[in-house]
Amino acid sequence: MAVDFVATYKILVLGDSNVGKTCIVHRFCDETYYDTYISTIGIDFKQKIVNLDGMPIKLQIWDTAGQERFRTLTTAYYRGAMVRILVMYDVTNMDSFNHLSYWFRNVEENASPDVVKVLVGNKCDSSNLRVVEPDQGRKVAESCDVPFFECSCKDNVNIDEIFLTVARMIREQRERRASKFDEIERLQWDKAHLTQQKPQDSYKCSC
Ligand SMILES: Nc1nc2c(ncn2[C@@H]2O[C@H](COP(=O)(O)OP(=O)(O)OP(=O)(O)O)[C@@H](O)[C@H]2O)c(=O)[nH]1
Ligand SMILES: [Mg+2]
Repeated sequence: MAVDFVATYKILVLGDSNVGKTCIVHRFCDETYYDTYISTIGIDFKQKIVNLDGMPIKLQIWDTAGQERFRTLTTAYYRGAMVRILVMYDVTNMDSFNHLSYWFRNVEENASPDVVKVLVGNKCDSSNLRVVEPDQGRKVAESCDVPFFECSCKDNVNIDEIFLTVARMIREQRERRASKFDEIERLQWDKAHLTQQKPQDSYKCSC
């Protein structure tokens, strides 16, 4: 049977309601964009196979509801699980930017400590409505030590770049973990085999 991808990476999109989480998933996976707003109920996912430096990788993108009444449900999806997080705000909505501290704190409290994260400011096409400057987003990203992008689902700006960056970060983390695991395995093998070996008879002179 032909293998059409070598790994599946799960990415969860978080952020306030109306920031464009559903739109980024549709733009990336289906290359479509809708102006109409239908608030997400609960959680949903779409997937796409990308070519990551010659390797076919399946990206499974989880679209969460931003509405508060779904917070318990959506938090359950990243509690302790091996997901990666895209935190999104809307550059035309100051509240969505101010709530980033809530989202990062929630991730810190619930996801694994070394979870891969990225910060995204959406709707950068709306320059006349902009209230959050790129520098403000960059500062938050620096303080959380995560990559930062501004994007537009509407004009298809930076969408592929965001997901490819996250995919690369996931791959690098996996490689680091694998080499750490190899090292631990090697040390365990050494320990097991060296302790199995009988101590050499003390050297006896044949003369
Ligand atoms: N100008 C502009 N509008 C956008 C962009 N992306 C999304 N929108 C609009 O923002 C609104 C909300 O988008 P959604 O993707 O449904 O928002 P959401 O974050 O999924 O919201 P919830 O499901 O309620 O959490 C819609 O009317 C979109 O058309 C963008 O890049 N530019
Ligand atoms: Mg939605």
